Amino acid sequence: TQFEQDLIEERPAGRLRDQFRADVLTGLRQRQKVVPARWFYDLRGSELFEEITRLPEYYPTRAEIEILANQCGEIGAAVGEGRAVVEFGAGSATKTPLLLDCIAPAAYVPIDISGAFLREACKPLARRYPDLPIVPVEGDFTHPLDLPDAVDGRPVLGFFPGSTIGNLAPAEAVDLLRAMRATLGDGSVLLIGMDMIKDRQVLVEAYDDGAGVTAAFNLNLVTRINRELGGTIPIDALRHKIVWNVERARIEMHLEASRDIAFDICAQHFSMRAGETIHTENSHKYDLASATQLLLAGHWTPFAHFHDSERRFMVLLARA
Ligand code: AVJ
Repeated sequence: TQFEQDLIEERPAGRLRDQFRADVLTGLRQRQKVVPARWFYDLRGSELFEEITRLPEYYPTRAEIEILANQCGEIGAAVGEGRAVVEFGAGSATKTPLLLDCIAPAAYVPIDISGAFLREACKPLARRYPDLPIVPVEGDFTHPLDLPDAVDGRPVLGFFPGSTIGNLAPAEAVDLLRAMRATLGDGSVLLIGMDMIKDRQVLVEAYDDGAGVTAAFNLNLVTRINRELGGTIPIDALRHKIVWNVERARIEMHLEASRDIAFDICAQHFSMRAGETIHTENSHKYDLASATQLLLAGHWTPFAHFHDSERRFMVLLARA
């Protein structure tokens, strides 16, 4: 069928594709062209991100794993045993077991928008923890959700690793934290990973690696637009550009036109001048003060924090 063919060729039908098209067409009509970072993660984009996490320059993943592994006892003591762990996003094969081993959970509830991705992520965990109730929830965690019966009455621990919150502007991050607060309820605790403000060069290199993997990740967005939306963007005229925006404490990823270009997407015409950019991602960085402010605005009270040996990354605990 056409649907199966589209799946094979990665041309998703329906609502997701409509949202992608709307986001791209709206974003490229802005004075500063912009495409939301969530659209990086098609199959190839997810593979490239996995590759990024193994780059020597990309420290956040290793630093967070170091924290969870080395400070397991302290984290477990601060959180307490017997909580139902609710992970926002399909669990990562490395981080989730590290956390589960720290806290002796009563249940594990990953929430993700992609049901297929969720079910895959649950398989190795089910093998590793045969006695742990695992209850995946397919849904959009940016809005308050009902938790499954397996959680009923138990104290809950929300888990939001990876500095994923950094993709959001502070106002959006606050909305997300409030939605998580509403989902998890009274008495819950949140464990959240945030990347820290640091030396400009270390930050820029983490997003502009020598092997060009992050550049390929950034440019894959254009490949995806051309494939899924029938775009004619000349990829060879765009180059990966990283900016450290010091006022806003964020790394910005852009795609910069190396010459004047014109292209069509879904029968709409666009042009870019040489030097003009498409803003494709923000990655906000925090210190303890700004992280505390953000959590408080999101209706969470921080009560413990942990960082890696080089103070590059932090994991915070906050209570509802
Ligand atoms: C997955 C959003 C945490 O911001 O560091 C990595 C994504 N982009 N390299 C990050 C990313 C370019 C990553 N997050």
